[in-house]
Amino acid sequence: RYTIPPESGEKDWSKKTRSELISEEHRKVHESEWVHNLEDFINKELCVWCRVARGEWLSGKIQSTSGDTACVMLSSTEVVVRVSMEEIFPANPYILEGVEDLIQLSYLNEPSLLYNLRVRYSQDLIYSKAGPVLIAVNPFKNVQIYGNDILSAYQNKALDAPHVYAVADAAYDEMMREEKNQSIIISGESGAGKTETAKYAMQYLEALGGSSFGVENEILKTNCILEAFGNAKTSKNDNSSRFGKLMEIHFCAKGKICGAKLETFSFDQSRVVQLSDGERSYHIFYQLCAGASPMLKERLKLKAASEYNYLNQSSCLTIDRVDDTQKFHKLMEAFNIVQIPQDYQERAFALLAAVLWLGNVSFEVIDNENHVEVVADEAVTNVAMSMGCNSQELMVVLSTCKLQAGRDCIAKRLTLRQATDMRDSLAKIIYASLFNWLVEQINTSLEVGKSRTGRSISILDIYGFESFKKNSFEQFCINYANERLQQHFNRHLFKLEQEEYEGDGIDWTKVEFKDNQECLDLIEKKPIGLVSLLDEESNFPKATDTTFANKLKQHLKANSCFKGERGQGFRVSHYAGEVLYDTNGFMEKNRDPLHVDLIQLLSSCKCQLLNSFSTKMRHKSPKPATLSDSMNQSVITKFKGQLFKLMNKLEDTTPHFIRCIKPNSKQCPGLYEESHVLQQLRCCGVLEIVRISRSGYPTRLTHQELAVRYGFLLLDTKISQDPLSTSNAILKQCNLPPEMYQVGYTKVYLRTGLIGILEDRRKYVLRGVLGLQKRFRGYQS
Ligand code: AD9
Ligand code: MG
Repeated sequence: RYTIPPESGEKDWSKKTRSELISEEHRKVHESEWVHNLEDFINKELCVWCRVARGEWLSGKIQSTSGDTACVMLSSTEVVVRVSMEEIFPANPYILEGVEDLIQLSYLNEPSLLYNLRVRYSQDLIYSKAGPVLIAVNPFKNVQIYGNDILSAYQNKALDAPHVYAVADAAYDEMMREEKNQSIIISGESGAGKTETAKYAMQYLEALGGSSFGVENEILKTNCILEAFGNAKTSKNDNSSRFGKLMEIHFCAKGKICGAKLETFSFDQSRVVQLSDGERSYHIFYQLCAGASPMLKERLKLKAASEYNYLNQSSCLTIDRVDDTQKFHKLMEAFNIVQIPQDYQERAFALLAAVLWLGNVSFEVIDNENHVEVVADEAVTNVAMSMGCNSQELMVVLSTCKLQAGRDCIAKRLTLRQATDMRDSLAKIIYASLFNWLVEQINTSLEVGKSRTGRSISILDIYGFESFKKNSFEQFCINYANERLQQHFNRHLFKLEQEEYEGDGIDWTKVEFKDNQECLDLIEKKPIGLVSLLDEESNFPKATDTTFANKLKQHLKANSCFKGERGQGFRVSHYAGEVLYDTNGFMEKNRDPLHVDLIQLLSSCKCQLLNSFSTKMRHKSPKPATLSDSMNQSVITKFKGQLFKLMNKLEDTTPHFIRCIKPNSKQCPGLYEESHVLQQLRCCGVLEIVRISRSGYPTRLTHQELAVRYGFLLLDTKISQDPLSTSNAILKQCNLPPEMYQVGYTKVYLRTGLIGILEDRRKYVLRGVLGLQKRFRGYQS
């Protein structure tokens, strides 16, 4: 179905198209309650879905019913089983198998949605629609549905099957037509395919908006850089994004790309120094160790990845089917395309080497109080060399801290724990600053036109919802961001739509949906939400992760999304499932102490990049800091601020939603785990979206708009000054079936397809008028 139709293919009118057959079927089978047609299902031996002992859904035929159970003969084995009526749902007729849009299904129930997606998935039709939302089921293999030919077919409107290209195309058309900023919002759990989907959307827009500026070639290449520095292997995804990303592509009046802007959110720094078993740090470290030329290796004193403590603390150094050397060469190409000068590339690599060697810096305990000094070995020498600082100074900074005593400044030795934290802090600061610097470089290179045109498409790809065995501060931030995004999704697809119908006074039966406001309240509410309590506790010098956990239990127990656990744990019922968090480390990560000694060290380095990082940090933290001093704003508060800014920005755009689904947790092709898929469909309310879309009115025009475009169809006598009466008259005159539209106080609401009928009528009349004019001119001459 992704094959491109022949260009001049004449339609064979004697054959009914699949969609015509489907709508015929629709007329025959109306969705109705079981009570009305259960008899039909028995008498006509129609198929049903049933579930025995909460297992998989199986197809079968009802033989008989008694009370609230039924005997069903299973299609696969012909065995008859007794099933509770609650576990039986009508199946759709064969003609509806694998429909493109779930709203075409006659029976909307979970097993039917699951089956339809499964049928499509088994034919590599990974995209489907749920009304306005595109559903993308991750194939975990290369599927031949991308590339120039398919792309041009969507561009020329020769293909309209559900596809990420179709979404990008619709966003582009709407942007050009309405001169309004658009957004493509991609969501789904970790490993569901968001980043890949975002790249295909960018590829399409680049092809569509190609220009002489050449920026369009750069946009895709930036992904290679960002993924190397911002993605890592986790247990959920071999290429998991550890940062959120919004790529805003700007177009000129002619529809060509004139610039782009990249914005990134909350970068997971702790991965640089700490890994769970089976996971990797950021790809770039392994790529550099594997792919650097012998000369570069010699200059940076680089060793194999297995030699570095930050990398070898987890047993995983390679990823199946990924060649780090080749990836490194691709990265170098991308660096050149984005025009990062050679000497800056080298400086960036030197800083990566500094981070790696920092992990190997060790300490020796020198007294009974666990105070330490740095072991003067190759690790510390190599860090100093790569950073361009004095190794003695580095050793002092890593093992002491300066304290102000009156007017004097005294140096105090650090304990082993404090010194290790100081070392890890330095590694994280360098890496995070390097990442931010790269984003700046990319932006400088992308902002060719610099002008904001009011014509833009923003593609949002953030880290997906995560639930591991052990979940910490990072998972909390990631899942909080996903809650906010889910609310945006709900607002647009459920709330706003239904509020508009009700506000404009049209008949509408409300569809209930799973609101996540309570969970957001739990996190954000002031003064006793999770964020406020975390900040409050972080300000107490004596507070620990355990006192924080107790505080949560004390204040949040009334919220139904919260559950306290023994010890340091707590549970949150997120929209996508329950997550058990461990407060261990929350305090420290939220305070993110920025030591003044480290900033001073960075400013004394010969490396220009480090100097510029330290200037920025000084700017952020003007007052002198000691070991317990933190930056003015906590990490979580800054994160919350970023999220609000992002949401405000998205609110100003017309959203296009793509929901990625992960068909199995093994990252395997061809494996469709029903319960896993169902959980994802449920948490984003696919069933409800389909219900709303089917009974909803996707096209709406103000009475004024309708009158301007179609008013000329009316006979003079029916034209009125009042736009509402004109609307009514137009709709009546066109003989449109009344169940296909509703007239509100300010707008008319049209069901799917009706605008096409109106447009056809308009064209027909216009053609007639033009024909008459031509003939009239011919007569005159
Ligand atoms: V995370 O939240 O960043 O952890 P994502 O971004 O949702 O996650 P990603 O796009 O990285 O997931 O996809 C995971 C893997 O699935 C990719 O590395 C591919 O191997 C695979 N994938 C995803 N989409 C496609 C596709 N359209 N075609 C082929 C795909 N493979
Ligand atoms: Mg991703």
